[in-house]
Amino acid sequence: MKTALITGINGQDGSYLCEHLLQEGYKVYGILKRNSVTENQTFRINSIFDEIADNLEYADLTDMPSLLRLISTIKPDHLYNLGAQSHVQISFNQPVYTSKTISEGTINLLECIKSSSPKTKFYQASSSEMFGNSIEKDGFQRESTPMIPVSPYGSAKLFAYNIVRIYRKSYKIFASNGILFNHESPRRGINFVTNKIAREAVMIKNGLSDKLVLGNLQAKRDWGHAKDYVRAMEMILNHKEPDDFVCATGQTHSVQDFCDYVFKKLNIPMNKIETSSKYLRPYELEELKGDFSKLKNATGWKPEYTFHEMIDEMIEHWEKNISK
Ligand code: NAP
Ligand code: F7E
Repeated sequence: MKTALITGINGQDGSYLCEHLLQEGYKVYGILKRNSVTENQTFRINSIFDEIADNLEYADLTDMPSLLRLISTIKPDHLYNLGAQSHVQISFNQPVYTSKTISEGTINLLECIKSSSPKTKFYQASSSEMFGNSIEKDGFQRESTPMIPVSPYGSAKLFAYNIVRIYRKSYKIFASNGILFNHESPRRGINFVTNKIAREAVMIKNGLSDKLVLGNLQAKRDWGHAKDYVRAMEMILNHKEPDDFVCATGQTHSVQDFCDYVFKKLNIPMNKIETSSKYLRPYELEELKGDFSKLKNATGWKPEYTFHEMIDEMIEHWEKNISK
């Protein structure tokens, strides 16, 4: 039985990846970060909790001995590094912590592999945020597009991306970067724009809120479904050689487009949407559209969910939970 260790197992992607790997027959271990309030920390992995409860361990990406203890004993076949302070706007407020979890955290894991489990294959959750406002002439970002980040988060992810490449070349570690564009689901944190819109709109529909307050409505993102993207993560580690791959849908929509679809579907007037400078970023990434042909050619991966199917699932989730 193959073993996998996931950092960030209780996050959006970690929870879907864990379910996917269990279905594929892996024994899955997970790292939980110590939070003062533990209630609800594992709600995203409730449905599989009993299967993995014995394999959940406290550790922290910024605490090297905690990682070494686990990696040297488990010696996992696959290590997926999904843990991070992952909110871009918050990274402007907490740049040092963001950088520590992402940059230092990634080096810590690679050092553990190097010293105590050199056969472990390593997946790094790299991000389209690393591109900043670089766009190719054809409107896409791909693996060869210059990476010029515009946020502390993007900058920390770029450091981690490079350190993965350096350890791959220097020490022959099987270490790959998945350069994932935005991916969403009902399990997305509610302070990310998609789930904020879906949840707030259902609240308005049910008379529980008056308005939705957002920042930049013109920003464009390439939004896919997290379930599709965790399949790609496993495919990347099962590819014959370590490499770096863009994972995206190849389509882009604005925040305004997202709102239009949700509000029209729920029959809510658009004047319920307001904007506030509170949600504007000091430096904005304007537009993302990813070319995933390298990943498709190497592994056969392609997204299964459409943009609208993904949003429908998010709305249905909130309709069920909010009416309860
Ligand atoms: P998420 O829901 O925010 O999950 C982040 C996870 O990291 C949580 O489980 C969190 O634990 C954990 N974590 C935070 N700080 C930690 C620390 N110091 N030590 C150990 N664990 C820590 O993020 P996601 O959407 O699943 O994304 C997964 C990864 O992909 C992240 O690295 C993110 O930056 C990256 N990424 C995401 C996207 C996207 O669109 N979703 C796109 C590209 C890349 P607690 O919840 O207990 O704090
Ligand atoms: O913002 C605009 C905001 O916070 C999307 C993370 O998973 O994807 C994610 O980062 C856009 C931005 O995601 C609000 O200005 C408008 O242009 O949902 P978001 P993100 O910043 O793109 C990348 C790939 C990651 O790697 C990250 O980990 O929406 N926007 N109004 C707003 N955004 C938020 N959060 N809240 C608003 O009210």
